[in-house]
Amino acid sequence: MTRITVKGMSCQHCVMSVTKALSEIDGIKDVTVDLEKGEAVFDETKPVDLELIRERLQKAGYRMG
Ligand SMILES: [Cu+2]
Repeated sequence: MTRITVKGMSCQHCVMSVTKALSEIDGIKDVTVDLEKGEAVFDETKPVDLELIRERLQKAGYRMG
């Protein structure tokens, strides 16, 4: 299980966007996003580059802490 901080989320729409952005990354599954904590938790089926995650989140409009 991997836990990351996601900055910039303010509502359930953001939660959905972040969940989608992370779920679309090859190797990431079972994404759970906690709006109040500003966190995302997921499982990796193979090692995923943190920089790729950072990029995808940025594209969606959020920042990885
Ligand atoms: Cu929002």
